[in-house]
Amino acid sequence: MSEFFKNIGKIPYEGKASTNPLAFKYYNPDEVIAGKTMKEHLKFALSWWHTMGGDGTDMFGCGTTDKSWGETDAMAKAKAKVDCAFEIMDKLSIDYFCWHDRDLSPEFGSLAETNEKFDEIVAYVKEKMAADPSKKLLWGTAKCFDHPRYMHGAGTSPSADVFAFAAAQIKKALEATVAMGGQGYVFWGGREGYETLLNTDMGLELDNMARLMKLAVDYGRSIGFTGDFYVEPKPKEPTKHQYDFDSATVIGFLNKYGLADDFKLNIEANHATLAQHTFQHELRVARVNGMFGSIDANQGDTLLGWDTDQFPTNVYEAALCMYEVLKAGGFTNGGLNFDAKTRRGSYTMEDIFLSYIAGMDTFALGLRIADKMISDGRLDQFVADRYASWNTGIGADIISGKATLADLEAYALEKGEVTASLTSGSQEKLESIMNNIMFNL
Ligand code: XUL
Ligand code: CO
Repeated sequence: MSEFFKNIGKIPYEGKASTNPLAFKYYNPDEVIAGKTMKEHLKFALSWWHTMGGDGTDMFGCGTTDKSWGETDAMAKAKAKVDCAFEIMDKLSIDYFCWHDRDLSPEFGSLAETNEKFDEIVAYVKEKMAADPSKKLLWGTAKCFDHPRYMHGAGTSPSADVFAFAAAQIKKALEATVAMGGQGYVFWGGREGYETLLNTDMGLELDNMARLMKLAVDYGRSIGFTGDFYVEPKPKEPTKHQYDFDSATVIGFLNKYGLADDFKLNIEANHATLAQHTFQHELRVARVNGMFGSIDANQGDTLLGWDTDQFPTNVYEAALCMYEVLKAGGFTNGGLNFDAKTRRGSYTMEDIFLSYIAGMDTFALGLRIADKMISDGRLDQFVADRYASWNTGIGADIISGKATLADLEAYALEKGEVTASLTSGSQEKLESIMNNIMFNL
């Protein structure tokens, strides 16, 4: 088996003074922070679709990078992708990977033939995993959106035939997830949405989406899948209105259809931007509802209204993200999948490594800062003090359910006015504390 990146060795940690572009400056896998190694905290994953398949194609032009990995035959190429992915993960010290079924192995003439070829690649991945047990599947998913049959959706297609086809594809993807010991299975609502209500039975589409998820849960559990199912919220793109709009919408959906015990959320930074939320908001909504699961780590461009899937380099955002992750108790089955692609102009093979290093160092910095945000204590203390009125007196009576509406009226009448009991929200002071923590690392 040939080495694909002969000029790139294992990426070392050299510390913040290093100027070596092919070294980590902040990600030191075995360094212990808040009782766990950085590797345990961050659980980085390679995304098969962008890294092994994304060649820079956009709607204005063909690819700028050759991702055929030296092969022309589809199966030889699929195997070369496996070899190459394991080399990249090894050199970058990345332990996890994520795939769509069709990233591993493409569609052939019939579903039976596609499945047969898929099984061959799954077996090949398993061989590589057996040879290096540090490599694990974070999550799998089925690509129920790129083939023309899914033009009107998969689980929400008006066609029962298409629904059945998607179900068959998901069954197979679940089997592969279990075969690889994966601890996650993602539903990202590819084309599960609509362009116009003039042609759409919204109620039926939503019910059907839930039916598909329920079928997947029942089957997954029956074949020994013990991990988490995830929904990955996204408000738009490709459809104008995606059903899984944001964390809050998805949580409402999962609760309505009795799916909340089996599902958690996979939050993507760029999808939060598209929903006009901050990344931290989406994570916080998931966390306070006990639905935080996993993360697609990337970033968008606030000047662009589409999903740019850039490698994350914004340290401030990464710090606020890792603050939510630490407050949620860290990842259990989830992790940080780089759903990110090198820019079209960053077309060299070396750019793949430089981009992952940038993303991993950004999240390493985020973790270091988030840990300091908590150990420093000033931010949490401020919030605790701000809500102190709920710990005693009338606040405690409201929380315990003791106070009635009439009691509250009597209390308010006696007080006459309460504006004087308020204190400043001190946003600027807190933002300055945040800067102080960030630049005192
Ligand atoms: C698309 C997206 C997907 C999911 C997996 O916007 O984020 O790649 O992460 O289907
Ligand atoms: Co994603």
